[in-house]
Amino acid sequence: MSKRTHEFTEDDLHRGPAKDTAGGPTAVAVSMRRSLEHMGPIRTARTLLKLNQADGFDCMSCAWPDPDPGERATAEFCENGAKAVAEEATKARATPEFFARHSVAELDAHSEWWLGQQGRITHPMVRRPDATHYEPIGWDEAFRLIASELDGLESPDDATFYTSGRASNEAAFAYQLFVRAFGTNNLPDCSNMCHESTSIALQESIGIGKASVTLPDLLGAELIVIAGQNPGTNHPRMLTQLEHAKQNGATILTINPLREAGLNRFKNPQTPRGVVGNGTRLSDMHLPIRVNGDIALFQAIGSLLVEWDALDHPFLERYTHGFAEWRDHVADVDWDVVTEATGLTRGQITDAAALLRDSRSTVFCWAMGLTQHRNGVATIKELVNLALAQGNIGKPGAGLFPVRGHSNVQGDRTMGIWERVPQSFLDSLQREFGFDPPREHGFDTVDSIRAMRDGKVRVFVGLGGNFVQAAPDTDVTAAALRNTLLSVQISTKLNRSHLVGGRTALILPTLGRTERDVQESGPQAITVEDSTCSVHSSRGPLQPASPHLRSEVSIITGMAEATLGDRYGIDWSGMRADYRRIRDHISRVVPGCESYEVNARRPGGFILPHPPRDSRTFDTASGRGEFEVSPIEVVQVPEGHLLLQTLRSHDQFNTTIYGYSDRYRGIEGGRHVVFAHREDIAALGFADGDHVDLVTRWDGDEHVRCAQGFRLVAYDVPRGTAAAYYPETNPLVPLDATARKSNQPASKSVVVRLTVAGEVDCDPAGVQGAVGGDWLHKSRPEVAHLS
Ligand SMILES: Nc1nc2c(c(=O)[nH]1)N[C@H]1C(S)=C(S)[C@@H](COP(=O)(O)OP(=O)(O)OC[C@H]3O[C@@H](n4cnc5c(=O)[nH]c(N)nc54)[C@H](O)[C@@H]3O)O[C@H]1N2
Ligand SMILES: Nc1nc2c(c(=O)[nH]1)N[C@H]1C(S)=C(S)[C@@H](COP(=O)(O)OP(=O)(O)OC[C@H]3O[C@@H](n4cnc5c(=O)[nH]c(N)nc54)[C@H](O)[C@@H]3O)O[C@H]1N2
Ligand code: SF4
Ligand SMILES: [Mo]
Repeated sequence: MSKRTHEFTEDDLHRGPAKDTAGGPTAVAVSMRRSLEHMGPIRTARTLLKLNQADGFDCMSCAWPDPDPGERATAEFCENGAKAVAEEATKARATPEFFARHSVAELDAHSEWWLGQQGRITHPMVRRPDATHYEPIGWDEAFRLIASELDGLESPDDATFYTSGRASNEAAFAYQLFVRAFGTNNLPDCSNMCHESTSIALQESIGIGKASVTLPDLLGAELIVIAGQNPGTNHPRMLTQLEHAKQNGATILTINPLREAGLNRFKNPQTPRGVVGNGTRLSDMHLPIRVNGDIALFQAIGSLLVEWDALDHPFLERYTHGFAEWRDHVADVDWDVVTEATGLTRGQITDAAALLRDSRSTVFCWAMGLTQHRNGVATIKELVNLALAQGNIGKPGAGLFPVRGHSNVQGDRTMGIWERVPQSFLDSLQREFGFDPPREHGFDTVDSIRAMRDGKVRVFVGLGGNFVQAAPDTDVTAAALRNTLLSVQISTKLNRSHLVGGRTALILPTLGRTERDVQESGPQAITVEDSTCSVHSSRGPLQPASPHLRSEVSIITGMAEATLGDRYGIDWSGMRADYRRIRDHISRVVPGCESYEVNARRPGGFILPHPPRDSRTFDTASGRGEFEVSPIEVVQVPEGHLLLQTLRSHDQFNTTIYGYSDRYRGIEGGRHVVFAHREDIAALGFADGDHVDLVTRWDGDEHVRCAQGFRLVAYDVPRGTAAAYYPETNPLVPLDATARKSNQPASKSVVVRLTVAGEVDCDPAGVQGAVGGDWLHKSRPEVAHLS
């Protein structure tokens, strides 16, 4: 395995036509090439044959569910699952010698891709105050250092404890226990930036923030609506299930500003037809919606369903609340506002509504295209309104399906990683462990950044993730992290967040999912939960990347022992020695997890209870499914500006850049591209291929945000909108531009202006005409019209 040392330059950028089909033999070829490059043949065989098998390990990439054990294929994974495995099980190593050779400043000059290529971190490392380099540190000294910084804080609330959604249930449970025993609910997580709008909307409208479907529901649906999601890249095995659903007679309606290849057509590489034929057409109808137009679309569809009386009246009467208000509201929908907000014609919307009318069971799938907007919560509630109107909750083949991102982001929440966990959960913790946990809500991700920026939070601990790249407003977030006394990152691989730490910065290297986890009592398994509330166990096959690595559970319990001593008599070393002890606690603390050990360790695991799905029971204010009336709000995009959404390429996992090939969109060898409509490009005085910078300004802020060095790509996006990759565009997302109620960064609707590259020095005074004001009309009247 050779470490790549050269960086991609602009000359590497190569553009071809966008594809209209996902999967096929190329997907297999790419999986194999990347696997062999990083892992060699033996590790490739050892890992891929165990991936997503009942006796193997759970894919650490996305949270797509596995079929029942009896129905799994020998190769039950996709191209991007294989890439995730290769990235973790790589033979490359970032050793103490590597850190001695490169100063932090030198490392910081490299791309995120290059940092990842340096391989697995082998030793605990520390960058001491004013040092230029990281140096090795012993585990005990590292724990003592953490304990002494935490101990020196005025209040436990002066520390914040972030979690990325890859942590196991066992690690997550132990972590929240440590943090609450320490005395704070400051437990921000990646979910705050991901499906937080979903969690809030579903909690309020159906009483539980999770999907109301299982895999068989998807397979049995008459209609599948996929809004704001790009499964061909981000949940590739979903395409296999969609193909099966189509074979069972399903119709698919897709709603997306982009005609993503995976939504259109799929060649299943495991079938002969997928290798030599044209594959299967997936989407029967595609709505190329304007960015953030979904709430208008859903209300317009609602008005037609009401007009046609395509409603489930018995369900409405028995199980819902607020229907009449919603009916009157949507009946009044202003079609001029709708067509302008959506960029769709009345005819297109009517055809789509007819699909809902004619379906007896509809599954609604969505992801970041709906959540990452200022009105993300209202948008999702509007989708729930449609589901309630037709009784599509709690019956076979129907339901709400927020498709989760990180493989265990949902499980982490179930285990109590949540800054505003319900009081009942805290009561259970108190009963089990005999201490009174803090009761006030803690800081979420955005509030943690504010608190670090303002010098209130002085210690940052990250259980996985890459905070500085994932969070909005990169410069602000970086300054906030640098403002801390101590930053601790529990990580597998090097990333930018290690280079912008606090006065003292620690990297604690940990085992990944692919690796064997052996503790005092023997080999350990961990458990995880997927998007459909299915919980199962996972066990890695490989020898750890270095003998100095510790498991996440071991690191967390080590920090806890050093910090808390024997406070409250919690048996940290017992939990570390045998994870069954943690699962035993889980069985008594976490609702729905009774007999956890037996159920979760059974092949295929078990499904957590979900009252609306199981019995049409709604734990809401009214005890029924809640309709909510929301105004149609539309982002104001002034002359000369575009509405930018930030999305993922086919060759990354969030901030981890696997490579520079966004194959389905025809982009190779570069990531600094902005997709815009050909006519907008011309109208703004540019040409396809021009070099541009992106600038924006937020709400009277003097500071102008810039992202520099992009190439314009003429692409099939709705007029007035643009798309570019995350995380490169995060410097443009203002910290305060968050969704109402969920405080989730609105990273899919950023108003930007294009400028000639280099024209602007990114100094506030230098930028004329970047849009000012809260473009999402904080103080506007109830129904906002486009200007
Ligand atoms: N390979 C791979 N897999 C992943 C990830 C990864 O980075 N790489 N990330 C994981 C994580 S954490 C997550 S959360 C998921 C993310 O999965 P997705 O949500 O599918 O990812 P995104 O690329 O952010 O964008 C989703 C889609 O939303 C569309 N969209 C943008 N704005 C709008 C809008 O206003 N309305 C509508 N209707 N659509 C819109 C975009 O065109 C895009 O197709 O994937 C998970 N899986
Ligand atoms: N502009 C914009 N910003 C976004 C988004 C967007 O669409 N647009 N999406 C948001 C979303 S949906 C999410 S989920 C967040 C993602 O935010 P994060 O979860 O913080 O980011 P990741 O890139 O997934 O984290 C990658 C790092 O995790 C570490 N890691 C990998 N595996 C393991 C492991 O097994 N254990 C431990 N301890 N560490 C490990 C590695 O060091 C790696 O560098 O970003 C958000 N930010
Ligand atoms: S669909 Fe997601 S969980 Fe399944 S193999 Fe692919 S990346 Fe992994
Ligand atoms: Mo996510």
